[in-house]
Amino acid sequence: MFSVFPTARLRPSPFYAAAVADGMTGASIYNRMIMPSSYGDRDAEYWRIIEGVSQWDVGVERQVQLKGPDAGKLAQILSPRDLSKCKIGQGKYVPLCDHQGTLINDPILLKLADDLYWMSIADSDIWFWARAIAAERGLDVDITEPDVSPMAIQGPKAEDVVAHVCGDWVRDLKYFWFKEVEIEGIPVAVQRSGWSKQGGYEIYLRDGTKGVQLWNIFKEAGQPWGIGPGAPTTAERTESGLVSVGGDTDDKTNPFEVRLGKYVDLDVADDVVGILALRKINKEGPQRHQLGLVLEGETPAPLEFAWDRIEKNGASIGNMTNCVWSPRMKCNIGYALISTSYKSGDSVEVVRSGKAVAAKLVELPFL
Ligand code: THG
Repeated sequence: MFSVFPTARLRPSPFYAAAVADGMTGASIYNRMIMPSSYGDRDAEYWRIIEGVSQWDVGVERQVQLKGPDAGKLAQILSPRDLSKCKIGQGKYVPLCDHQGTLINDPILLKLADDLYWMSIADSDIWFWARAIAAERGLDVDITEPDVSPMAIQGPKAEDVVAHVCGDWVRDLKYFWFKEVEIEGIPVAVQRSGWSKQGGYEIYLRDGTKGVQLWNIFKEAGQPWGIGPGAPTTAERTESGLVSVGGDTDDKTNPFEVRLGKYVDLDVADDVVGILALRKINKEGPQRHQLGLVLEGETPAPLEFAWDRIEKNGASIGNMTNCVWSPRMKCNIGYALISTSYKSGDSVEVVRSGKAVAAKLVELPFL
């Protein structure tokens, strides 16, 4: 039996006690917090997301709040996606790049007011970065980590559950749009979003003392639809083609290489961090691209964390950045970050634990 000991540095989320009470059996670390990753039956958890409704503690998706007269200016300086048309109540998926154009995070940006934004971040320390850039550019903006913790309700039945709790207005929310409301007196923002392609919402809790109460409201309301606990799932997100920045990317990966070029607007102002490098990369053409891999063999892949080498005729041509058994495709699938000389349809070999496994390159998403 393995235990994790929460500390001031390794924080639990406000939902942690509820996750433990619901039988959490495994967790990982994300943004220096504990993220529940399983409740003991990964197969059941997978099918619950595909066919039903699943409840996730994703409090690790921390918010970096930008507040003040230059909040909007800073948001735009930090991201090469054009934010000029972003409305209050709207969220946008935005790559963040460094000065070389390397992808460092991929938050959802939420615009709460003209002078108030949240970046709902993936796993890297963006408040350091945002404070440094704001100070260097002389901007008038306060950068903090507010008491805000997302809980996700995901799956084809999520809409019914969230409508039952919040009202039918949630059915009209467009993707990444949100509304600030109260649920039984608990302040939240309700957004149509979540790290799966099965549909759903995220409930951003705005009072960390109410986590267990909010968890239980959805747990009880969801009973008629068979709600149960779950977590972001490698199998579903891989089938669906979602990118995990930091997992599928390294310290040289730019957005064009991992299919995020459509979120880069090359015409943003020259003061946007990384845009000069991104224009150059775009002009010269990226060296690598991300494709799917379908591996031969019918044994579910062991969990392996290395970026396994991809070879063609013995020469190294790229890496397999993740690999997982697909319950719907009934084979092992993964992502290749591979030289652009190789295309969908090509046969390659992946070196796993010293053994070459035959694989085929395909377009993403798989499903
Ligand atoms: N929810 C919240 N915060 C987050 C995540 C989340 N922060 C970290 C991480 N996830 C950020 N990464 C992603 C990646 C993809 C998507 C959302 C967050 C996503 N993408 C859709 C797609 O790729 O099809 C739609 C993107 C679009 O076209 O706008 O949903 O999950 N709160």
